[in-house]
Amino acid sequence: MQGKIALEEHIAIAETATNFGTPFPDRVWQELKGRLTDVHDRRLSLMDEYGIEMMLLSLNAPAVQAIPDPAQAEQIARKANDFLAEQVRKRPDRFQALAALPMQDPARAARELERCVKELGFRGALVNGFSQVGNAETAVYYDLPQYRPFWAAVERLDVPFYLHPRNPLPRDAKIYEGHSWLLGPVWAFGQETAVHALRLMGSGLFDAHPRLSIVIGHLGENLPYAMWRIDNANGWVEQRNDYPAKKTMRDYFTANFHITTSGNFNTPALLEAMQVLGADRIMFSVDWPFENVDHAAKWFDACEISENDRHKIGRINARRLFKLGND
Ligand code: GRE
Ligand code: ZN
Repeated sequence: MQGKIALEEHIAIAETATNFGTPFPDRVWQELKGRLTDVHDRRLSLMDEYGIEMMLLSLNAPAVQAIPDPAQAEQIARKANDFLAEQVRKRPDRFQALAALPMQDPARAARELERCVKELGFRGALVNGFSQVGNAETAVYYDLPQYRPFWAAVERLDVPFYLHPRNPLPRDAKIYEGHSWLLGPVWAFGQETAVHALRLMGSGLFDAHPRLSIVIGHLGENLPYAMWRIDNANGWVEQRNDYPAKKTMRDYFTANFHITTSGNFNTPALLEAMQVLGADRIMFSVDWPFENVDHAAKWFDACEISENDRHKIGRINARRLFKLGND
């Protein structure tokens, strides 16, 4: 399919091009670093070759979220966002950007998002899970009350918020001890991100701010498959579903969430997600440079869905959600 739009596509600046969040063997890291720091050469020719009209660019992970000092986090986020804006300016027909945000301080995060949207023309934000705040051992999640003014700003600016994975802190990763192969995209990323998304839903955030749009990758981090059981687990046990939110998790998932195909090029999972969310809330993505453009595109272009759904998932839904113009 020509004209695809891809949404979870990463770049790095010098300060974030470090091999620490999800360590790779040196040879692999050299390749990834090359891919992350290129925008207009290899990336663009792959897009041409595989029918990707546009990428929404974002920073790599965990980047800003792993800088405990709020002022320093803000400084790196601003630098990354200025760099992103510069890349978009060179080819606005092929690249747009999602903002990195210093979530360590909700007020700074709201201010930076407003700058990115209003002054730099960004299409939304992409944040790498919880933030370390004050010290490296503290993980702060965005369902907490101090983030409500931030979410009000996101709703007012009317842009999507992409909740991207990161690994749990070592103190929260004891279950993986001796099994480090389960960290990163194999399992821990999805677990971490799904729980964060459920925390947002259960907190009542979407009752207070019903127009928020959260995007999650990897065909929903296993949530579509889990949604029935989450809402139905032991329905006869009183108080089991005792959360502040007013509705079922499925209600929020189908009203406030969108998912992408990033790194999950698997037709049964896509069909399941389509049954739970419908074809209007699913969007094509690659997850470059951690996944290959040819793997994503060859699978998507040939997978067994209708041409109408392929067009929606490949292009139309992203154009609408990120206000990229009408065809
Ligand atoms: C990602 O951005 O999705 C990612 C990483 C690191 C390793 C694998 C991966 O940031 O998919
Ligand atoms: Zn990614």
